[in-house]
Amino acid sequence: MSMEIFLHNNRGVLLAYDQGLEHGPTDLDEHNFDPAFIMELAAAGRFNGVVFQKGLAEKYYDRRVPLILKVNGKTSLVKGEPVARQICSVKRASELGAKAIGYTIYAGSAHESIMLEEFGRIQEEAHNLGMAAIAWVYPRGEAIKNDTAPEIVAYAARTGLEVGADAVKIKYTGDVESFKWAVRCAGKAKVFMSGGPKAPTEADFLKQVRGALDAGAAGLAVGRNVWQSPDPLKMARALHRLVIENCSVEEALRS
Ligand code: FBP
Repeated sequence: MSMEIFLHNNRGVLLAYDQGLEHGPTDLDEHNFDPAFIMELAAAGRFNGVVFQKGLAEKYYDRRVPLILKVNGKTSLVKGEPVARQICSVKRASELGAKAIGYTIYAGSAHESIMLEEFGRIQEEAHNLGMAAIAWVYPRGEAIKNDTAPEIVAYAARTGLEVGADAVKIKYTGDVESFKWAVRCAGKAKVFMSGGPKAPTEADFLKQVRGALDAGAAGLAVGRNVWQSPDPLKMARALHRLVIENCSVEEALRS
């Protein structure tokens, strides 16, 4: 299924906002706690997609930006081997206007088989309804010692391709050369870099994104580095320049 709707010049910047569930309100401040603020930011910042859980989509999504509905999720309150099960049907995602479903697979978890099985079914249902399927593949659990080690990230990328994801969201390895291998392992599945916690400076973050793009990534799905920024719209403009217009970090910073 095509990711076309989320791409411009074959690139995309997706605004992720499921952290309220995944991490809890510790990630949020007096501005970004409000999903309406994020919906405005997604539109004004010219994002190519916005990621919501069902509850936020039902109450705040206004269809100005293509929606990716996260259909599984978990809180950070439960410890141990991670598992995130389906909490929204694909049919409901479609009714809410989603153009893709998002699903996290914790590869390496003792419970990975549950998520692999669920994703397999969900991917088929999404494709039957004309939606793309995007896999967040996060190696995690007792068996995973370093989730950004090049061979682990490449394994995550390949897992996405193997299970039928149209796009796979993976962490950056830290350097262009090793990330290139991960992108190659993803084959025809588009690679989106995962944003991660807020970087010390904007330049630090933009350099990571530039590295991922130079390695062949289609773009990124980012949350905290945008909406925790003191000027989220400025960060959005910089990302648009860097990713969609393919300019340098220095040029992007001048946006
Ligand atoms: P961030 O840019 O804020 O890291 O968002 C990307 C994302 O994949 C979210 O969709 C998700 O909530 C979060 O990261 C998962 O974070 P963690 O790696 O801590 O589980």
